[in-house]
Amino acid sequence: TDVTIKRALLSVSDKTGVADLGKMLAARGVELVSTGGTAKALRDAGLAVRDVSDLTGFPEMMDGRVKTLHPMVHGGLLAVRDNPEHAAAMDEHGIGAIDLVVVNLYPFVQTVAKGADRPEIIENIDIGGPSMVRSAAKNHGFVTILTDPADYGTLADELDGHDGATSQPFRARMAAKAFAATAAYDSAIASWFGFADQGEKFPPRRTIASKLAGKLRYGENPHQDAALYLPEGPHTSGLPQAEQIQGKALSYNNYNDANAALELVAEFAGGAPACVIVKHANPCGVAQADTLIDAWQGALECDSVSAFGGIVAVNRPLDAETATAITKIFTEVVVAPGADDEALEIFAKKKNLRLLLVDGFPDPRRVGQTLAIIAGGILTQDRDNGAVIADDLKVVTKRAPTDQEVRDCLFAWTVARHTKSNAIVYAKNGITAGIGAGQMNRRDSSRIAAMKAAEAAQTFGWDQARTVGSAVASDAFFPFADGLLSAAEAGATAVIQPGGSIRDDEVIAAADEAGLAMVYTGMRHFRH
Ligand code: 93A
Repeated sequence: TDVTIKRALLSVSDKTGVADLGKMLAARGVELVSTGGTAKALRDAGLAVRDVSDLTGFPEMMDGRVKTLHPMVHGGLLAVRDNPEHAAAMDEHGIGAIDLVVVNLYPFVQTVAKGADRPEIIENIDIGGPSMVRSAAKNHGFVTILTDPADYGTLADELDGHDGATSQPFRARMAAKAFAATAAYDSAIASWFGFADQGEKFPPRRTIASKLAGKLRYGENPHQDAALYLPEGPHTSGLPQAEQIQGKALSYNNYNDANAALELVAEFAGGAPACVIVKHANPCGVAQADTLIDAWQGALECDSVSAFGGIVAVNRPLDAETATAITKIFTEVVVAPGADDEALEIFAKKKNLRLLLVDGFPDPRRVGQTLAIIAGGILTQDRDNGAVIADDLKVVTKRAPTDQEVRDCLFAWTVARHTKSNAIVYAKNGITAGIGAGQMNRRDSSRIAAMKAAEAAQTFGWDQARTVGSAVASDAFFPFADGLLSAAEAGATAVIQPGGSIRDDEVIAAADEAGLAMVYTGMRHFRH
């Protein structure tokens, strides 16, 4: 059963193509009825339009919240035309049939995505639009519903082929599309509420739908598109807020690695001069010393091979001496809370080096969430902002650590929590002696860290590796004594770890046997 289109109601937020559609319909003698903005767009195109308020006898009111929610509209859409009772009701109330509805909805998703506040988001929940869509789609036996501007041309073809009418299969097809559109629309609203109404905890505007800052050249690899988004809310200190003094724009990997460096060096903000060198989001050397140049040198010595092409972050404004030392090796990015004029001049000679000046450090203890997208879902969790101080440490061995060992334990622990699991970090006198990262078992991380320390000793001509007399941190408990024993073998004298293994007794016994001092933090820091 073909239905000739005599009257159309157009109400669209996205006005794309609506003028041409109006012209096509008008040329076929279709009467156009429309809501405020759409009516204006059609009139501007020189078309005769009847306002929906004229049809309903009510003005569009309450900021447009009530425009088309009226029996004159919904009666005209829902009436089953070959049902005598429905026809009688139309007659009695002067309701005219509407044959075609063209609607696209308030841009809810786009409003969330642009970072609008809650009232604006709520205002963009369309009520009248979906109601008309559903009425028309339900009554597709008589009414044609279009929800996608891409179908305007399809409608023109349909009318051409059916002498100004639409066929039942066409209307059914468009109805299916219409229900899919309102379903997707409502699901977007539902998920926004689900997030937003858990309060500050998982706000999607800060996580999923934040402001697009810009596209990046590419992602982790050149065949991947990538972009940077900015969170909503008050000013934060981070790389996107930093002033880039020189060098090419930061790449995806630069952001990721430089952030790892920044977040780690932020642990030492306000403390003695500190330097962090990062590769592939893992620290390859960290040191804290009396001067920045010494901190740089200490960090470099931990793993001078990996430091090549690394990302450097410091907690103090850069001076000439440190700038000179840093520019001696190939460095991708340097992040600092400032640089003096001399240092700036020295960096300026390395055109490709990206120098970023931050106006502060992110608070390592700040509350926030992390996001990981998995096949079929999104994982979110609180960020790991747990802290351990000297008073929290529980000595579990016969020997208690010396003050220096406690300091080295805490330093190594801080670095370990910023290192991918399994993480083993040796440190001595505020310098990482060896870092083992991202291995599938703890013993391997332990061995790798010791191996790097041995290599450093060779490179720099020391008589022994810095692991000798060091403290060793493990981001999670030692499941067996072997990891701990390999640390003892490397010369570590103190151990910091969460504890909590079912074999803790064995591990403690092994530590006692080797004369180690061991402390438990009671908190682990997996980082995957
Ligand atoms: O606020 S509403 O939910 N109340 C309504 O009665 C209503 N009728 C249509 N929004 C309503 N609309 C929507 O207005 C349409 O879905 C469309 O997105 C928009 C078109 O408004 P205008 O023609 O004034 O630009």
